[in-house]
Amino acid sequence: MHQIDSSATRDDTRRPATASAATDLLPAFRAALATVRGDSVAGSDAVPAARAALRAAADTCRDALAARWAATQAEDARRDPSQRRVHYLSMEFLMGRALRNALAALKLEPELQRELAAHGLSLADVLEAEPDAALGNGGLGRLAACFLDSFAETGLASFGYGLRYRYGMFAQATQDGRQIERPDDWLRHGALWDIERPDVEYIVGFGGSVGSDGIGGRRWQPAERVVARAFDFVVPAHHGQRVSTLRQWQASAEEPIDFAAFCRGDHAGAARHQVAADALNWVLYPDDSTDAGRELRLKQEALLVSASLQDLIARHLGEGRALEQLGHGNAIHLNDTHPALAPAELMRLLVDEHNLAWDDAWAITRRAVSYTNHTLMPEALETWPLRMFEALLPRHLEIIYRLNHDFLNSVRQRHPGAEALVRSVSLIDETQGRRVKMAALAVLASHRVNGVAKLHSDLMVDTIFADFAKLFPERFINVTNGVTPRRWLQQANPGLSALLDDTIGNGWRRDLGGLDALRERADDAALGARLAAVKRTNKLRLTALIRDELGIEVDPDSLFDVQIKRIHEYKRQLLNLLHVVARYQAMLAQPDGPDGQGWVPRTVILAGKAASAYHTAKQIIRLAHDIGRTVNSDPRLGGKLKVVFLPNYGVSLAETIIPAADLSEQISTAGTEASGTGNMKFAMNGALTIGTWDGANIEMAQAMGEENMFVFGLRTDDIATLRAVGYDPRWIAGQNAALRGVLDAIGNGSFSPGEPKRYRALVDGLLGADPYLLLADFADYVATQARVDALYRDPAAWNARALRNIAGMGFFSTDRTVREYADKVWSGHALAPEPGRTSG
Ligand code: 26V
Repeated sequence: MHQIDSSATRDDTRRPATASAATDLLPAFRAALATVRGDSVAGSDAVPAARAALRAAADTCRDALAARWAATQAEDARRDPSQRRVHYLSMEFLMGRALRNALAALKLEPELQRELAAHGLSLADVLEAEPDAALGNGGLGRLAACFLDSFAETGLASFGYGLRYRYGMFAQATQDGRQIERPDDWLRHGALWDIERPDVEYIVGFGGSVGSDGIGGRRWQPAERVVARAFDFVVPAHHGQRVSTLRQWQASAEEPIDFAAFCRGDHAGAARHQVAADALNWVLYPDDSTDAGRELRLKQEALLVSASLQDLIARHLGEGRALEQLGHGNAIHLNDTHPALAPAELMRLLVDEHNLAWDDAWAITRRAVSYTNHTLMPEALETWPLRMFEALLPRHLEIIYRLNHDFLNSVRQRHPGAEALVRSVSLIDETQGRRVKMAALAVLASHRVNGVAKLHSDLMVDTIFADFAKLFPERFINVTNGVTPRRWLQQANPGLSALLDDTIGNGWRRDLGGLDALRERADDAALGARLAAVKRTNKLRLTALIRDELGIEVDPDSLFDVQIKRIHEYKRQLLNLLHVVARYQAMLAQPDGPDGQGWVPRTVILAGKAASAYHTAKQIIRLAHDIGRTVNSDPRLGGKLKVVFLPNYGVSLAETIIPAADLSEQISTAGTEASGTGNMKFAMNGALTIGTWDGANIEMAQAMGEENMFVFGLRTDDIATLRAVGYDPRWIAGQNAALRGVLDAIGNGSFSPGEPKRYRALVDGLLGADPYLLLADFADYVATQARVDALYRDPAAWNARALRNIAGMGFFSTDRTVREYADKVWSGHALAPEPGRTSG
């Protein structure tokens, strides 16, 4: 953490980002390097040179970014009243590393590289020394990080808000194929990037009681109060001088130690409040199998929401704007359901703390708040037991009751006698003990609710929010996800980026739509060969990483078949493994290949974390290892099939794997993957996709031409029909001898001879219910994999198709996504006439 002088003048923003900026910064870097290296020599524990250089580089970049930050804030403070500032509330931000991005934005890389070389250091080693900021779980968190990048690039006035987790999610190791979770101690060597704002702090309360304030209002007296302190992480634009901000909150006790207890010698007791406050920042997603874990989670959400909204109000008033204009000047966006307390907290702040009338406060709230849903999985739609909620947030519960009362009255007026509808949209669930339904609160308070790909937005309206969509059809829209091409193409794949510059000019770096120009060059065989050469270089790098990490030798000329993402049954890593086993058995049965042409060599690469309490996901990881061990050491295969599981999947690992992939596995059961964003990253880097008609795969296929994707499997309407007539996985297995062979081998312990029953339950789950329809899609998947092999045998055809994939990806930049949000969700003109009433 660092404190800085934020008094930079606006003139700083006018300085062109040319080589001269870099030259200005070099002396600072030299001085910083001298200091940190001096420290490391003086210290008892010699800090490796790369880490010292990393700190020096980060210090230098951070100071330059801090000046841009101050200038951006000054500019935004003067913005036109009709221009809204976006407040993006998210429990997750998967930022990854920051140095390479900062160097690229500041145009510092070549000079720094030379400077490091003069000290005998390589830039690659310095970049590698940076730990990932892995403050997220999966797609939703990485999307938030891509948005921050695009907020800066597109010049949107914004603040991202999150929590400053000390240990992030967890670091994954594997032991005998089993996932082991360890704390991810990413700040062990000190924070590199965040800037402490000692002048920005707010009190957040929990518990206590609510009474009358004596003048007709309500007063909440919390039993516990923590101080939320701000730390800013600055994200630069690449064209221009603007930056965006991720403001992360860290809680501390209002009274750091209980002095009386300390003097009595009760040292642990004296620290009790501080420890309780610290726990709020320890980890993302505390295990929610205990009441204590669930309570901690709710407190984390309240901390994020309350501190962020207090900050928003303070800034709004500080800019000399009227409180009544708060909804006109500000958008509050809920990244999934986790920050859905926000409308209740905003009402509390406006009504209780700022004395606005209820209806006025509600009008402001409705105008400001919007919500994105990121999954249809029912377990992710948070609900809280009423008793727990009341104990921690009694005033918020009162507010929710009143909102619900007004809302349900209006529903009853519009739909007399529709009590089932009333129950379904109520903010309180009465069916499983009484619970507060956070997603319902988010929908009620939002003027826009969006899904993240077309199919998902449609399904959202047809399923989880069907009744709300009947009441408020105009609220529900779609904004398809994207990814930032700075990180996922320019930085992750400099070879391909240079080839693109050479082929179509560098306009795509500013506007990814420019990739379209590649389409007409797709059949140029010489270009295809250059693309293949870039791919091969990337594959060599990944080959070396696999050797270093796992001691496994893989063939860089084999087809790299990659599935990397959270491990979840709906994503069907297990279907991938069923294919691997089917292939293995076929290779043994027909050594000359299915058609006598031999087997196309394949390396199947998997990575991903399983939630710590998710037993089946952990079994899938173990099975991948067991299959890998068997297959990789079977001499009969001649090295033509390898299976590797790379541990500790995260942003940086993805940046190495994706540019090296030939085939991208996007094989979720149709209707289950909200969008996917890995799918976009792979295609942008010239991998072909084998995928189901699900999430953003559909829009990708349409953008590149369906014939350029390996689409297989049942579609959502087929699945509905199949379920309606009754799905019988055992019957399917009965029809397919290859499938039976695969299930028998796994279920009987061929891959776990020391414990033959290890995967019995996994196989029984497939034969019994198979909720994600692996067996139903198996035959088509295997047949489609054979088509993949056939195309891979024809390099010219493969390369042409890869070029068409890249050409079709112009739409999938978060620059486009955030502009679409700005237009359809956050802009004032997107708003319906002032609702005024709770009924919306
Ligand atoms: C899942 C889990 C599972 C493990 C423990 C804690 C926890 C907390 C939240 C969730 C919900 C995750 C929602 C999510 O990440 N959705 C993903 O969002 C991406 C961006 O929109 C989208 O591309 C992916 O399809 C979707 O799965």
